[in-house]
Amino acid sequence: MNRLDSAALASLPSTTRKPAYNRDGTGIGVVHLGLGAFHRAHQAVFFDDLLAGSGGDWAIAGVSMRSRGVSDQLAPQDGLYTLVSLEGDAIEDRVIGSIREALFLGEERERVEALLEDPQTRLVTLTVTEKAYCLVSLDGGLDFEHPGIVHDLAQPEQPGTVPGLLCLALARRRAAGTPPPTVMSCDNLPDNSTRLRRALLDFADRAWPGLGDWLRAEGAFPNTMVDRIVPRTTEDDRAALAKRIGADDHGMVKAEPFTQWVIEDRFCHGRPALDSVGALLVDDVEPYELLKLRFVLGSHSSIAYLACLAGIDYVHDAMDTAIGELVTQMMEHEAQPVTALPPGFDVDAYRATLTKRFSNAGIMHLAAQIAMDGSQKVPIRLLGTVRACIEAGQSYDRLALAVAAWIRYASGTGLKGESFEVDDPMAAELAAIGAQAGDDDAALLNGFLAVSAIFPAELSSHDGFRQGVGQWLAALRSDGALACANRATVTRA
Ligand code: CS2
Repeated sequence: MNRLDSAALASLPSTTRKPAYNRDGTGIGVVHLGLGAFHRAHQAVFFDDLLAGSGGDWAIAGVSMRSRGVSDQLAPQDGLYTLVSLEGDAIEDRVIGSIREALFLGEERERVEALLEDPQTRLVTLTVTEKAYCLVSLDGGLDFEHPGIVHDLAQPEQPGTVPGLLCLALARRRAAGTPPPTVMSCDNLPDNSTRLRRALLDFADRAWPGLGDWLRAEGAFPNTMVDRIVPRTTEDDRAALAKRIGADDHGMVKAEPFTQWVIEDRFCHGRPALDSVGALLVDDVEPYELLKLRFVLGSHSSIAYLACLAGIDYVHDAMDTAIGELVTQMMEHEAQPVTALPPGFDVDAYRATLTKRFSNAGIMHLAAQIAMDGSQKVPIRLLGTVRACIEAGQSYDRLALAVAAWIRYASGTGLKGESFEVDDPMAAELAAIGAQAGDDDAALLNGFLAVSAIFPAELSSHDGFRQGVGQWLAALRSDGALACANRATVTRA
């Protein structure tokens, strides 16, 4: 079977949507760092719509920072790949054409740097996860002891980190009299681009005299909120697609139909009309960020850990149990009262849409995929809402159960003594706490709460929080995840 590429487009079935514009007539205006599935199912699709709707030089050069896997998938396909949108039994196959180059920094550095320095590059977007910002903590500045930062400060012309790479390109643009591009994070973080800006300015002030002040004066770092559920693609997905379209696509991605992109309207070197293709350009992204973090991601992580403890593989199956009712109530009775909403926002409709999204059996979203990196996710998805509830004097019992479920999961040992393959930067440290605690749930709780990188003193020293999470840890052991979820909904509605 032929590989998907430009030549194969004409022979694809009429039911397969194809790029509705002449790709050769569009120039690269965007460099994206972090060419993962989410970017290909989200930002790249908005730009595909933009190129189809109004043309312009807004094609994308995508850069993989850590491995050549995605560039190997896309480069032989002329950057083309299929977005498979799934809802229940409905399937839509759409070939996306907005990515013109797929590069791997490790082997194509020269090309990557040339693109970053090119005046035609007016926007740099990123989905690299918070770890790549090399921050001391979520609210801290650049970690000058980070091995990659130490290297890049010593060899600023040979950077391997995101701050190092972007500062090198920005320094060369400044020296050449080229305006800086708008730098836009699309990571799941509050104030995502503001945090990235902090990392870049800290690096620039140390490595490139004058660059930091130039960026403060000339640069733009718009915060964003991005939302689309993009489950990991399987070999079966790829085989089924090949059968439908008659071409072999190594770079396909699958996603739900829902998509949302909220962008702070702040650009310094050209402004793509993304609002013409459904993105929201607003003055203040924060209300949308909080909605995403507390409603979407807080629910997602709660489902993930309770489902893993209950031995349920998929999110939609968990939604058919008391776990579904738990997160529905958690949104309404714990997140909503403490979350400032965007003006005129229909939060009831939003909650209903979310319940439907989580229940979408078509996407086969694995709870284990969401469960990864909990040490990075739990603080911003669950603990932030807990702190807001405490400040408001409001109960947060369902959230406490979710935190207890994460602790049990991250300990590495389930409720029946089963082992979990915990994929987390702190997995070893957390598993050691779990091993040390054994069956002593109080010791397990104390061990986890002592990890200050996850639990701030405000929570680890809060008696009500300790007691609430501790009681659920004991109940999880004695009664199991589903019984606890049921109890958290019945008596606390
Ligand atoms: C998920 C997110 O894997 C995860 O952590 O919760 O990827 C989530 O599906 C997206 O952010 C939804 O926009």
